[in-house]
Amino acid sequence: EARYNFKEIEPKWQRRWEANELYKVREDDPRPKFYCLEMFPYPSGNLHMGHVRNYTIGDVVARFKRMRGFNVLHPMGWDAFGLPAENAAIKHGIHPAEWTWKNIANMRRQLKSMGISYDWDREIATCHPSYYRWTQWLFLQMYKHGLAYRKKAAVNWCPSCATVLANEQVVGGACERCGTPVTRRDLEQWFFRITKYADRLLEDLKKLPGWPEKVKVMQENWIGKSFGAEVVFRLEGSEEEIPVFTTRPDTLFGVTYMVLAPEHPLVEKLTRGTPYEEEVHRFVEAARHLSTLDRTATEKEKEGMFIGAYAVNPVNGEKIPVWIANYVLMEYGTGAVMGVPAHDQRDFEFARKYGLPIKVVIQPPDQELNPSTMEQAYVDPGIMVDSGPFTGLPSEEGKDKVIAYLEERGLGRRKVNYKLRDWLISRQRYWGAPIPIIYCDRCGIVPVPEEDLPVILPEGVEFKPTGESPLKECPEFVNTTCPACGSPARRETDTMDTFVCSSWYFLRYTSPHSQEVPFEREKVDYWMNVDQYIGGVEHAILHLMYARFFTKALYDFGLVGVEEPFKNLLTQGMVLKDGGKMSKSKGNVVSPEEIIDRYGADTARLFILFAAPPERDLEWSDQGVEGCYRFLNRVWRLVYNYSSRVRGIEENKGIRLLKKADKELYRLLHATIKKVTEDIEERFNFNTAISAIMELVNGLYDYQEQVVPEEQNLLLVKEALSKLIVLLAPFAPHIAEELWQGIGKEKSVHLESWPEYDPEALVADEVTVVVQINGKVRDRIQVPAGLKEEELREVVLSREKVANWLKGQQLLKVIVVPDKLVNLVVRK
Ligand code: ANZ
Ligand code: ZN
Repeated sequence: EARYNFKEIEPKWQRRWEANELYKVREDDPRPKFYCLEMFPYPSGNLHMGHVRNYTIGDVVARFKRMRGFNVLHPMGWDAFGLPAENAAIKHGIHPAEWTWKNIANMRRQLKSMGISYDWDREIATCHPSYYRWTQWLFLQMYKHGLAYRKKAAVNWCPSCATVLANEQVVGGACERCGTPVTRRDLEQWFFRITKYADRLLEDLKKLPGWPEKVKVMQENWIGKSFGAEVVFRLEGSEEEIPVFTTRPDTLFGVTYMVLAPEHPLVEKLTRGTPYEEEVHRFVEAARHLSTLDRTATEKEKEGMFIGAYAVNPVNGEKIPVWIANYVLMEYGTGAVMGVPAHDQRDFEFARKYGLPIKVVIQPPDQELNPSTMEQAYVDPGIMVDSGPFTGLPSEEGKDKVIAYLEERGLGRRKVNYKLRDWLISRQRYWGAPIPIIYCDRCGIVPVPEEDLPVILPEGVEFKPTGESPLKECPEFVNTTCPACGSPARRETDTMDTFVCSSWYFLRYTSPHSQEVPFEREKVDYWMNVDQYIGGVEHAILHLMYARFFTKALYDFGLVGVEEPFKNLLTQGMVLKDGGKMSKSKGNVVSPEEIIDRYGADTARLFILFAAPPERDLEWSDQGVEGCYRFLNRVWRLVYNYSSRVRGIEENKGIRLLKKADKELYRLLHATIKKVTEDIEERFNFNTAISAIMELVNGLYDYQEQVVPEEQNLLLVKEALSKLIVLLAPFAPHIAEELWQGIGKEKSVHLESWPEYDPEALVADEVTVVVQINGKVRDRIQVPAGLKEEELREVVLSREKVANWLKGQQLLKVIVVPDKLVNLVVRK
C-alpha cells in the first residue's frame, strides 16, 4: 500500500508474532542467555507514559540482544496485590480480585498494542494462588531460618486509612495517600531480619559496577553504617546505667547534658510520682504523633524538657542534667544521646534554645573557639582540649584512644551502628498474601505446614473502612485447628507487604508454571542474574534492597546460586509535560492509548526513545510526536518507491561501487551501522541512534534525487534498505516488519542478525580541502583523505592558481587543518 496504514499493520503483526511464538524462549538453546527485565507494573487500570517509556526501553534492549545472537528472556507480569484494589472495594463495592483482574486484562491489551516482545507464556500475577502460595512458602523458609520473627512495635498509623504506614509513606507528618496526620501505635507484627544482612548488602554494592552511582549511594545511606562507641553513663543516686551511642567519643569531655528519646523506658520510671510526671506525659504523647521523618528533619525546631534526673560522665565524674527531646529516636542506637553542643549542630541549637552550657573540647587549627560567641557547632577535626589525659591529641587519633580507655575500665566499648531497620512486613489489610501462621493456645506460634499451602484468601468478606483487615471478621478464615496438636486455633489475619511479592518475582519467571517449587534450580541457574534491569528510580531504595536481601537469603538457604539479583541497572527518567510531572491533579496527562490510536505504537515508541536519553527526564512534545510520525512516513515512502525494483534482487553479491554517489551511500550506511550499534550497546543512547538512522534515510533520498533511475545501483540500494529496516526494527518493530516483507523477505525481520559494519567503508577516500589566502577562500582541491600536514602544504603550494595569488607577496605562515583547510598568511 502506498500509504503508511499503521492501524492495519500493527495489529496484524502482533497477531502473527503471537501465532508464530516469535518471542517464546526455551532453556535448551545453544545461544548465550540474556535476561532482560523491566519492573512489573501495579495493575492500576491503565498504562501511563512512564510505563510506556519503561517497557519501550526494555523492548529495544531485548530485541537488540536477540539480534545480537542471545537467547533472550523478556517476561512480563503483575504486581497485583495492594491497597488501591481494596480502596476501590470500599468506595465502589467491587471486589478487589475482580477490580484487579479487570485492570490486568486491560493493561495486558494495552501492552500488547505496543508490540513489546514479551514471552507471554511466562506471565505471572502475584495475587494468583499459584504465585502467592510460593510467597507464603518463602515466608516459611525465612521463619525456619530465624529470619522472620514477631514483635510488638510502634508503627506509623494512619487513622483514616486505618493502616500501618512505612516511613516513606509519611509525608510531612501526614499520610501520603489521604493527608491525615499520622499517629503512632503499638502492634504485634512480623518482621524480616534484613539487618542481619546489613554488612553484605553494603559490601556487595562494590560488586555492582553496572548500577548507577546515585542508586548505590542511596542504598549506602539507607543502610547507614556508622562507627563509634557505646559509652555507659551512671544515673546519679541510682544503680541504673544508661548507655549512649556516639560517633564522636573524642568529644566525651564536652558533654553538658544527656537526652533520652521520649519513648525510652527509663523516662516513665524516672518521673513517676515526681512533679515532672504530668508534663512529661504530655510531651511523650505529642512526640508519638510525629513521624520519624518529622522528628529528625534538620529544619524542624527541636523540642525538649528536663525530667528532673542527673547522670554522671564516666570519664570526669561531672554531673549532667537528663532531658528528653523529640529529635532523639528510640529505634536508633540506644535511644539515648550524650549532648555535646560545641561540636554537634543539633545539640548546639538545643543548648542555645534551653540555656544549656556549651563546652569546647576540640579546637580548630586556625582559630580559638569561644562558647559565648560561637554561632554554630564546630564539627570538624581539631586538637583535643580540656579533655583530661587526652588534651593535646589530634581528635581523630583521640577517638581510638578514648575507646581503648573506656574498654579498659569497663565504661564502654567500640560499636558499629546501622540505620537499616528490620523489615516490617505485616499489613492490616485484605488484598495481600496471607501470612501462613497459626496461633494455638497450647503450642503458640505454629507455621502452616508446607503441604497445606496456599492459605487461600477467602472471597466472601465484607469491605468496610474500619481499618482492621476484613479477614478478622471472617470466622471461616480465622478459625482453624492447630497443625501440631489439633486443638482449635486462630489464623494470622495480617497479610504481607506487597514488597515481599516483588522481592522474588524475577526468579519465578524462570519457571512460572512449576507446581512443585517456587522456581526450578536448573532454570534459575541458567537464567540468573538478570542481565539488565530497568525501572523507575523511585524504587532505588526499598524494592531493590528487598530483592537483594531475598536473593542473599535464598542463596544462604541453597535455593539459588547467585548473591545479587540484578547485574546491570538502568533507572529511567520521568515523563514530564509542560515542565512538570504528568499527573491527574494537574490535568496534564497524555494517554498512551490515545497516542497509539492517533499515530500508532511505532510512532509512540520512537518519540519516547528519541526525545531524551533513557536516564534523563523527558519532556512530552506534540510536535515531537508529529515529527516522528512524519519520519516513519518518509521511511515508508522511500522503501515503497523502491520496493518493486529491489524485490527480486539478491544481496551479498559483491557490490561494485562505481560512482562517487555509490561510494558515499555505502560509507554512510556503514557509518550508521557502527554508530547505532555503539549507541545502543555501550550507552543506551537510543536518541542519537535514531538520529543516525534519520540521517541514513536522508542519504538515501539524496541518492534517489542525485542519480538518475537507470544509473542507480540497485544492489547497493537493496542492501542499504534492508540494513536500514533491520536497524529500525528494535525501535519501530511493526513498520520494520511490514517493509521487510515489502522488499521481498520471507522470514521475520526480528529473526535477523544485527548487521556488522565494514570498517574499510568508513575511510572516505577523497576529501575537499579549502585553500584560503588571508582568510579569503581562493581555491578548492580534491586530495586523498588523511594527508599529513607537510604533504598537504606541498600540494597546495604547487598549485598554479595559488602561485598566481602569491605573486609579489611574502608568505608569512601556513596554517593547516588536515582534510579540511589550508590558510596562507601573506604580506606585500
Ligand atoms: C555525641 C556527639 C558529639 C555526636 C558530636 C555527634 C557529634 P550517625 O552518624 O547518624 O550514626 N545519636 C545517637 N543515637 C541517636 C538517636 N537515637 N537519635 C538521635 N540521635 C542519635 O549519628 C550518630 C550520632 O547521632 C551520635 O553521635 C549521637 O550524637 C546521635 F560532636 O554523640 B553523637
Ligand atoms: Zn497446638
